[in-house]
Amino acid sequence: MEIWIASTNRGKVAEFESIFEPLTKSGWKVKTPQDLDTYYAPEENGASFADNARLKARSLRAVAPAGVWVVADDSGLAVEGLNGLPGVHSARYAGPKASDGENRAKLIKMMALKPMPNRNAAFVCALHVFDPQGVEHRFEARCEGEIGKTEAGKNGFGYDALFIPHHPENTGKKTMAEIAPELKNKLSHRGQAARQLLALLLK
Ligand code: ITT
Repeated sequence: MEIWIASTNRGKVAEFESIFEPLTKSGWKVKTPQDLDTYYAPEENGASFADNARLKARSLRAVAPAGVWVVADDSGLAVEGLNGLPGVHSARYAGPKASDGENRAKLIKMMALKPMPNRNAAFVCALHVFDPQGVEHRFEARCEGEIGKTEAGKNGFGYDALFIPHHPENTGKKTMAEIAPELKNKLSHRGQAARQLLALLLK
């Protein structure tokens, strides 16, 4: 059996590959749009993470081989002191082609504009899945935490160097980019959502 991940974000794909290891160990193949000539990422103009995940899943479902599973991830960071921003705009916060570094710099700047910003935040991950029969499944998970004042750590991607997860195992108040990738997958929004899907796939 194959599962196709509708993402061009290498950081996300690496995390899925690690979380899906129980599948590959039992003979599944994990594929991405790079295995096709024809995948076009859709415009992500949905109002919610779930809407955007559905757009991406449908776009890949249209061009992937028949009889496979397809999963799309839409995710981002919702900061309380910024009324939930960058939210669904997380990938493009500093502009349409912004790099991860530019997005983090904008987040630091926006937090600094407020005298005593509420630094509580959550990473959110919505997964939209097509099973081989074309039946749709949805999963969503959050990882609560806070925004650090400065960047720390080199692991992960995106906003990881600014996000401190609130979790009993994160004893040193480290950012997502400082903790081991295995711990990130254990407590992250994506790890939690992907394990809900994994339970369905291993049924
Ligand atoms: P695909 O749509 O191709 O999957 P993308 O990077 O555009 O790639 P999204 O539209 O879902 O994906 O945007 C998610 C953004 O939110 C991503 O670019 C990061 O900046 C941020 N993000 C999501 N999950 C994250 C994580 O685990 N760690 C750090 N930042 C994350």
